[in-house]
Amino acid sequence: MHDDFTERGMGMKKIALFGGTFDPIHRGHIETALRLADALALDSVILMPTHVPPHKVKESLTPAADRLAMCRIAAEPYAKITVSDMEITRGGASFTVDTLTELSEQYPDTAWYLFTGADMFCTMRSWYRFADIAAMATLCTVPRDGTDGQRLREYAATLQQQGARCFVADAAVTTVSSSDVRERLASNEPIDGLLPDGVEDYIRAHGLYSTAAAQTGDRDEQFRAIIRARLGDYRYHHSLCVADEAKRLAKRYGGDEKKAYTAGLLHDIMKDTDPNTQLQILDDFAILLDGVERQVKKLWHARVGAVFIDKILHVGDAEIVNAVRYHTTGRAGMSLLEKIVFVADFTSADRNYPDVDEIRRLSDISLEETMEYALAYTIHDLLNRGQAIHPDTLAVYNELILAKMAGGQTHE
Ligand code: DGI
Ligand code: FE
Ligand code: FE
Repeated sequence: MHDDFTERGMGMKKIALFGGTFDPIHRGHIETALRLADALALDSVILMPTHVPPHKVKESLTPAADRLAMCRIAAEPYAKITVSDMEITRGGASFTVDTLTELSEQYPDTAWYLFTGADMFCTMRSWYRFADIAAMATLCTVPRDGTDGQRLREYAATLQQQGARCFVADAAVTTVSSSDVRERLASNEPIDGLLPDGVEDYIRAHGLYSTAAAQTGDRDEQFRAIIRARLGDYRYHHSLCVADEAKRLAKRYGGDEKKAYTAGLLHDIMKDTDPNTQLQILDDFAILLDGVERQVKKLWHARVGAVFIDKILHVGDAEIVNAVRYHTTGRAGMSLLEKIVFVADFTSADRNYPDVDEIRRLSDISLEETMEYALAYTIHDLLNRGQAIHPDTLAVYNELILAKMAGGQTHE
């Protein structure tokens, strides 16, 4: 049922666009891509992970950068399967017609094929600028199981009556669904054979698709593996040092040593993540930055880290989430855990800035004195460099000074 292009010249390449959330990419996707490439003698299939708008987000929302990375791992063994970050980089909602237009500019002299899953295929006619899509690409699908081939061919026939070129593959591929994969991962069920090589390892190493219910074993050990995968050597070492230091401070000041250690491990989890990816994650979870945060990229990792450990790693502890969220700026009314992580970030064993000995000495005497010193140090530094000071930083500084003044007055 494939209408050949009459205009297709000898030198023309044949490329299929295969869009999807790929959350996560599974063997069914790869088989489909290979099947299409084979059936249509394609030169390549481009996997295009889509940007997922926040209102479409259900229980799972895997950062776009991770969905992209998994696609790249899955495609790696296959010369004909490539991966594009065009829609993810573009952000917002992408229309297929725009993606096809941009691809046509990138790859001129190409006969385009647009692959969609069976369900999407049957909604084609209502897609934005369907006529333009149909003019640009052959519309392709693969039956989901043995029963829907007929339905797809009938729908394809109606599209062809409107001038579209269509192709319905004649055999179903193995049915795998991403939601099934997510559920299995979330409940620690085996996912044997459902994922392309390397994807499961990536998922486990990066802490994706876990749920609070499915958590077993030594969480700190898992968190160490996750930050190892997400951070460079320097930042990983720093995080281990902050965790140890936070635990020490918790012991010294009567805090929860275990929570302090975990919060220390996770506090900089997003520090080495590309700023655009960080913005995407904030966007995914509909988090708005305030005026200073918008301008100062260095503040983002605390907000992104907090939402990531909350919504994706499911640390399941609001105190730890807040300790990560406020570890850079501080805030008025900080909890003991928040103060411990804030201070540990200054006094950890890896730090070697000029005042580190003084601040370590203070950290054995008073958490508040240490906070005041650290904040004054940061504020001085920001003033010297002509940087904006976050209102939360001023708020906690003032709170400490005012408390000291009030304390002083009551003794007079
Ligand atoms: O992530 P770390 O390097 O371990 O430490 P951090 O999370 O405290 O980040 C420190 C950086 O953030 C440092 O370069 C100073 C900057 N920073 C902290 N508070 C403010 C700030 N930058 C601005 N502009 N305003 C702040 O209030
Ligand atoms: Fe930090
Ligand atoms: Fe840090």
